[in-house]
Order: sequence, then C-alpha cells, then structure tokens
Amino acid sequence: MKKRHMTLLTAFAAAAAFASTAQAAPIVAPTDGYMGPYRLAFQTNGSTLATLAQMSDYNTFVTTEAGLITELAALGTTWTAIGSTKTQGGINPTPVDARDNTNTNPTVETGVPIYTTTGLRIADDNADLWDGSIQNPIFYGDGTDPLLAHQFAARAFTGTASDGTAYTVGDGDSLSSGDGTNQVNIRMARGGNTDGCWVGCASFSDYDPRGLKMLAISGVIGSGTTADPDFAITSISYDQASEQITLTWTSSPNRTYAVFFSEDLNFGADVADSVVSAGDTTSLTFSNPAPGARQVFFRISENGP
Ligand SMILES: [Ca+2]
Repeated sequence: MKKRHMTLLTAFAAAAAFASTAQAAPIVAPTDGYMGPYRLAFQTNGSTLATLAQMSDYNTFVTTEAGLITELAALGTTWTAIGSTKTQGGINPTPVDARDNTNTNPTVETGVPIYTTTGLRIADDNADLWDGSIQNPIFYGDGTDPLLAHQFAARAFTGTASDGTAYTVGDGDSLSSGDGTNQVNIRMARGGNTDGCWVGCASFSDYDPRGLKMLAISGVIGSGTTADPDFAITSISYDQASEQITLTWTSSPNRTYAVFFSEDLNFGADVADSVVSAGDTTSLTFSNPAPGARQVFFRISENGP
C-alpha cells in the first residue's frame, strides 16, 4: 500500500492576533475555508534580465527566489515562472507558453485553485487564471509588502498574454526575444493589479541593468503530488478556551493514520502516530500541541493496512 498523505495548512490559532499585527507573517494557505489541493503564486523579491537563454533558466531563477523565503522553501514544492518564450529569427529558444510552463493550461486540465502567499484566492482553476483577470492581486515576497501597483518595484517580466500564451503582437515581446546586443522590450506585468495588467501591461528593456521581478506558481500543494478526492481533511474545530482541537478526515477501513503538526511546515513532530480508522470518516480530538503559537499546521499521513 502506497503511503498517502495530505496537509491542511491552517492559521486558526492566530486569527485574532493576525488581524491586529502590522507585520503579519505569510501563512501560505487558503484563508477562505478551502481544504483541497491548491497552488500558490508570488512575485519574486529579486530581479533578473529578460535575456536568459531559455525558459528553464527563468524557472531556476524563481525557484532560487522561493528558496530564500522560509515559508515557501518549507513547502518543498516546485516553482515555475509565469513566463513565455517564442522562437524568432533562429536566435531564440524553444517556444514555451506560460500556461504550459506552469502546468495551468485549461485545455489540458481543469487545475486547482491558486492563492497568494497571504492565502487569498487568485483563481478558481486554470480557466479562471487565464480569462483576463484574477480575483486578488499577486504581491511579492511574503505578500506583506504594501506595494503600490505602479511602483517600479512592482513590475515583473512575463512575455505573456492574458490567455497564458507568448506575447507576440503589441507593446512588448516574449522573454529572451532579444539577441543580447540590440535592446528588445519585453511584455511585463504590473504587480498589484487584478485586470489584464496582472500578467501583461506595457513593456521594459530586456537588458536594462535594473532587471525586473518574475511571477511564479508552485506545484500542487495540499494533497501529495496529485489531487486525491478520496482523502481529505473535512473539518477542523478549535475551542480556544479549552485548547482542544478536533480534526476529521475521510479515511479507509483497516488503516491507521499519523497526525503531524508544525509551526513552520517542517512537520517534525506528531500529535499521534497510529490513529485507528473509524471507517469512512475518522476524527481525533487533542490538546493544542503548540499553545500560544501564532499559527499551527497539520498534516495527516495514511500508514497503510
Ligand atoms: Ca479570472
């Protein structure tokens, strides 16, 4: 029996403190009650030129940037750039559309909801991501910077049209369109926007030494590498007075489950390592393992028969 596990990322214990704290930490989890698999998107803190050799180089860039943000690194997921390249004049790399580079092409799969690093929903699925507008703006880093939409620092290279394909006609071009000698203006996003500017709005020099940020999307988080509708945490309750927490999840007969907790997504400690299945649904009530913590995350693993 292959081990299955899913993670519920929740910040329930700190909701009150959170709202009153100016320097709120990123919670990298949905805040709208959604408990299924999802992706995160963020804008890098660092900048790059748009003259990198190929799409994989931009993916490496955003992966490095995600690794510099503790909470994102702890997720252990993959990161890809919201960027597109196209072949042009024989000097450019293999054409890649952002919706394929990020595995969010709605013609390939429906996809999962996408959230900001502050837990706000960006899109319900792949089609919603690439329909020309998003539900909440993508801010950079941990999402707590009060970035204004038209500040220079909010700009990001994308080379991408609002449908997720390479930007080829209009103000700007796709990534790596230049030859590194003659300047080419690359389609860019303006962070902080929810209209089409979220991915494409004006353009910027591919080799201006200031460079621009990049937008990135994670792999699927929250239910292993693929969505498994048969295994999910279905409810969580927390009694602040008694510090009692109850988790309920869908289970299979004749299995046991381990319940892990973490304040930083490392999941090095468990609440229980062998909770016997109660059938189709199993619940566990326990004392808050991290009293006073600003946030606590839980992960449940199926141990097998
Ligand atoms: Ca949309």
